[in-house]
Amino acid sequence: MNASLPLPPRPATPTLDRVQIPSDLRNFSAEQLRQLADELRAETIDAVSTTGGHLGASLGVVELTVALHAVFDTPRDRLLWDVGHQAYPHKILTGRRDRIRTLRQPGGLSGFTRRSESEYDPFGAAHSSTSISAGLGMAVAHDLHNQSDRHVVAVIGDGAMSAGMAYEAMNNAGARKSRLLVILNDNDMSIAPPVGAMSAYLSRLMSSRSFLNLRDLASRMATHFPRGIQRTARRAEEYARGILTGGTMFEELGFYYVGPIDGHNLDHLLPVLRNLREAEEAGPILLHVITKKGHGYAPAEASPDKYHGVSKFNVITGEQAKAPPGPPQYTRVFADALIAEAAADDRIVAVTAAMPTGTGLDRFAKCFPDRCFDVGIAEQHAVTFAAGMATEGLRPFCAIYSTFLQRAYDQVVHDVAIQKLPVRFGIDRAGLVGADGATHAGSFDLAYLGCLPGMVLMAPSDELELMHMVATSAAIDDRPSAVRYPRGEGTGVDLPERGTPIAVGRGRIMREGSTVAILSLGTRLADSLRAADELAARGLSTTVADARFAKPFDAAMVEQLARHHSVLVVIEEGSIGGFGAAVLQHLAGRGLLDGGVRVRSMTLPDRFIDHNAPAAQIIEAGLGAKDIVATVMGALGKDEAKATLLVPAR
Ligand SMILES: Cc1ncc(C[n+]2csc(CCOP(=O)(O)OP(=O)(O)O)c2C)c(N)n1
Repeated sequence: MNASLPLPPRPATPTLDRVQIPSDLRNFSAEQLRQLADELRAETIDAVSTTGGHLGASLGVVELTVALHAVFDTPRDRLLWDVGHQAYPHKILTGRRDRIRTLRQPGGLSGFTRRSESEYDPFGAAHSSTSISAGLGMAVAHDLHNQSDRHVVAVIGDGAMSAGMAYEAMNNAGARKSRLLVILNDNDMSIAPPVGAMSAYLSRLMSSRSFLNLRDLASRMATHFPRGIQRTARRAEEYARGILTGGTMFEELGFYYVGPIDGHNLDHLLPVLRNLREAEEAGPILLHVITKKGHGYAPAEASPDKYHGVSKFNVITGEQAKAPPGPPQYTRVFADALIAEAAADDRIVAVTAAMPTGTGLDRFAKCFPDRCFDVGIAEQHAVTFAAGMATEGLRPFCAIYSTFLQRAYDQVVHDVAIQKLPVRFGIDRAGLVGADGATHAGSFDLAYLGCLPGMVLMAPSDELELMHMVATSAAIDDRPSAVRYPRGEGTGVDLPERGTPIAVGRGRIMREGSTVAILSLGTRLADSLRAADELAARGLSTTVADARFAKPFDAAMVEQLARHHSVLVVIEEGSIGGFGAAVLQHLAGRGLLDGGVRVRSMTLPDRFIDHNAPAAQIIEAGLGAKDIVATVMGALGKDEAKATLLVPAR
């Protein structure tokens, strides 16, 4: 960032200063609410400029946030934000303004909605497309509790609306009479431009219906929600309306469709929301609201993709802080390795679920536009779609973050693994992920993939290994395979043009010793080598092995390590039940735990780890070099729980 530019003064916020919680704004005039929205936007920009985070989505819902809290009786009425990444203005208005500059910082506010953070967050989120299901559940609970005066409002983006779960929920809601208001926040953007027929449908819907103007609004709302009108008359009116306007897909699903309306215009939002609140007839309603991602901040409006998630930035110029130049990110190495494979093999195709930039597949798409498929936020479909392509001889690589692949687990098991289809998984963000926190951590893939018969599961210890593993995956054509690699940059090793396949199921010895063995999977290798230096300084000769494969792992190597050392530590950046568990099970089965070697498995702890700096998360998880040393010393009965490092870092 250009340090010479003066930072702008904090914006003056006299109206916002009067709002601690939403009830403070409920008696504001329309003019005051407009002023409040302007100040809320300025406050959001200023706060995110110091913390980084999801800016564009939050700026797009400022007026909607004000209007919803003005009209509905939150927190008694339930307000759900799908994904939760657009909830910063909501946090500011709901008692968290004093902590808004701790957003995503260690110990600070979460970047998403979170039940434990506030009673105004009735449902935690971060993965998309859950709001309608959860909202319907709440609405049904209100029915059963005879609380028909309570409202549930779910705000869901057009990107999130591309996921199957949203349709499952609408299918259920449309057949019920529960009071549920779904607000479709249509900004014609996902992280990247939205894809698919649904997106095209919403555009058509938009263009076929002009924005309702104020007069139309008043008259339409009057006809749509007549008090005391006979049900039959109402049905006739709906029927006529359907014929006149062609109806909408949402109406076919049993929702009462209203819109589209301008989501930045409080003069429209407020009366419509009030009318919907007062609607006497039960049943789900869909309000279609048109917004602009980044609204009100020119740099974010100009590049909605670059301002979806931002690092710290200069408010005046919009310039984002850049990381100092360093080794390439794993994501980029994965993409380049895949491009190199695809250049040599035109059967290779790539699939992303709405994350072309996050997975690096935007680079792949530039080289092979016809062989790259963005399927929208639809991980389940992505996996089965890839499986279908594999049956016809294509070589699909499905690039999905570890945390989002959780959603497609049955597809991985049922559609891929059982049929032994050679779908390749590029699993980015494996392990701890920093500021996005527990919802985005890739903690479980080693456990949930390592138990699948036939799966080949690899974890590179550096970016060169990643290249080799991508090449290995490309060459495995008789079963599924997966490479899991972390967020962030590699180690800076030299990289060839193209990776070379490695022997499946073979690990490698990185350093030979005789007393202690450390078996590392993935990028814990660097700390394992550091720990070995430390142990050597304590007179303990240490072997370090890089497992490379979690499945099938190198059983011969593991047995050797167990037979010829006093202590064997197995370390991975994954949950319990993963690689270490498999190694222990294997050794127990061979009778190698019956005496002799003392085996210790180091995994992520059995709890969720909050957002923090990545290095701090590793320490918190107890997976650093010091922890390895302490674990070894503990196994030898020389308690050194707080091992201090003697050897300077390499
Ligand atoms: C299951 C899942 N897959 C992928 C993501 C990553 N992701 C976060 S926000 C987002 C785009 C959401 O678009 P939209 O719902 O239109 O909201 P907007 O950001 O445009 O307001 C994606 C793909 C996610 N959160 N959850």
